[in-house]
Amino acid sequence: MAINRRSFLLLLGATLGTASLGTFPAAAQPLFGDKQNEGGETFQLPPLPYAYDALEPYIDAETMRFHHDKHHAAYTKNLNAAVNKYSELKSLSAEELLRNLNTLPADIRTTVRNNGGGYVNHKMFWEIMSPDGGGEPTGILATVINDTFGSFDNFKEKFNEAGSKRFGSGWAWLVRDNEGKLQVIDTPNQDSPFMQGMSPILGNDVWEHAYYLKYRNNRGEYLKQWWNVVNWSEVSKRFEQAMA
Ligand code: MN3
Repeated sequence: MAINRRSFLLLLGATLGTASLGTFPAAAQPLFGDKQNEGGETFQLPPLPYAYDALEPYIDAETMRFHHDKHHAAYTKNLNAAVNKYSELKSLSAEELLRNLNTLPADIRTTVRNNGGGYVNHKMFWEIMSPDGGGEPTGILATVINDTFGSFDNFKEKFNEAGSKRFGSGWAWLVRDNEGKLQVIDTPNQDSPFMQGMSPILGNDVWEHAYYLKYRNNRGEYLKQWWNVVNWSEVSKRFEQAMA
């Protein structure tokens, strides 16, 4: 683990050094600073809403620590670096950037797709999980899930299927589609449903970094256990916002 962390720090240091080399004297660079963002980042890494070990035994503390502090932090940093090149983009939310990806300057489009996607996907991911999670949805969401998928169990099965059939890295989603209906989809890499004009309501990260330390190659078991931490009151809130 020490080696991984050291490699990461070296990589991060090298990236920052290169990015600001032309403009700022090397001696003035703070170790973790990004000169372009002095005075406030456009996008902030949101703090985890619970402790690293809060989702144990379903998601282990070490996974949570690396996932949030390293992976999500890197998406946030890269997204900031991209939008900082165009001051007119700084007023847009990450959702707006992703919904309008094709209108963005070509040189940052892929960076925003990958890192803007990574930024919003993980922001949602932390929030729709909770140590008090699990169980089943209630209220209108429960009714609409039953109407759309036949039953909650059918929905879960369809969602897990989307997560397990996604080859390589990506996400499984419950979304509000363009016709206002609920749909289960999966996306590759960090692609966000916003890119297709859809609204994410619930998403599970099926990148290996999300489960490999605990579940190794058994993605199916991770998908099954993950329901124990789903925060249905937060999911309901997102459902109501998406439908409004
Ligand atoms: Mn992830």
